[in-house]
Amino acid sequence: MAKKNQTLGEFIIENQASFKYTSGELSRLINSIRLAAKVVNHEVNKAGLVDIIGAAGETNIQGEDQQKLDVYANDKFIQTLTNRNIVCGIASEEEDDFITVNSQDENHQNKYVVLIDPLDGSSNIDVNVSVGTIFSIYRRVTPVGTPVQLEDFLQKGSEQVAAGYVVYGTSTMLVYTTGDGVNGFTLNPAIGTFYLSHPNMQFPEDGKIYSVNEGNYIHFPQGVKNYIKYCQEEEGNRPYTSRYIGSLVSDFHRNMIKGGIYMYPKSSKNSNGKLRLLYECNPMAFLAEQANGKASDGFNRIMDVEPTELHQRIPFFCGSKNMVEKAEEFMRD
Ligand code: P6P
Repeated sequence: MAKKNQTLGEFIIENQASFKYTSGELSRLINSIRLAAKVVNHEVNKAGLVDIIGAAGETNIQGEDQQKLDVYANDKFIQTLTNRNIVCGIASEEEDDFITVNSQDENHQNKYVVLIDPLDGSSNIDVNVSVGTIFSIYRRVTPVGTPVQLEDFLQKGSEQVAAGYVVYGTSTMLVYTTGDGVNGFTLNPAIGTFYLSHPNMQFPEDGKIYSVNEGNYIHFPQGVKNYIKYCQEEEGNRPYTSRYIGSLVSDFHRNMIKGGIYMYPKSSKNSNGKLRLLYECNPMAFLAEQANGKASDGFNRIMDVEPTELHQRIPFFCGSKNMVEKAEEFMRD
């Protein structure tokens, strides 16, 4: 049972037994993410003070300008995961192809792969708005002892072993699940320790917040337009409040605490929406379902989608169960 003010380290040890794979692996996985989160947090919090702001002059596979902190966060998470010798492969939004970790794991004995969005919402960095890291963890499906393959990464979200995010906001939090509920840990930067501050996080079944970029309204499918108008009507507990930070992790985190729905629909501009299935939607969907919420592409459960490409995009509706189901109703009509 989670105890308030327990440290992340104590929580992992206490819950090791409930993790269905051999002991120690979960700890090393989450501990490597914990270390990287602290290192990235240090840089994010002083971004305004050193020359790390602004584009790194390169673009990633998404064709987006890479912010220097994107590159820094990507390097730190890859370095930490590699050095801890627990994963056989890593995929990242910032890397065109997956990385085979053989520097430490030359016999390919490690059993896990990690997919990360190292710094989501990075366009907010220069304007001092919160950003986040998202991670998704699977066990490999190809034989141990052989190099990791693309199919180890192209697994349905329902196969995830663990998933979570770090939100670098007014405080820095690590929120994750291993399939036994969602727990939130807040960093005490003075001593570099994460403390359990939000045990057993749950989406309220209903909410009054909808998060969508309404600047794309005219490009949305009619069902989305109709749902947005439904949110704005004077009826019952509506109109809802519109809150959109432009950082998935922050909008998701607020909606999980207060109740709400986040939408990134497809549009005439983005035929599959903007968010990536493997390292944004699947981990957030795992968290949502573990927190009594829901995540769909407007019609189907996100975690049932069979991936076909590493960087594929998918429309995303996620949050309070009753709100997602209402949005799906409008999508079906
Ligand atoms: P737009 C950030 O780039 C991101 O992936 C999410 O974190 C965020 O919710 C969304 O894209 C913002 O996209 O098109 O509304 O600026």
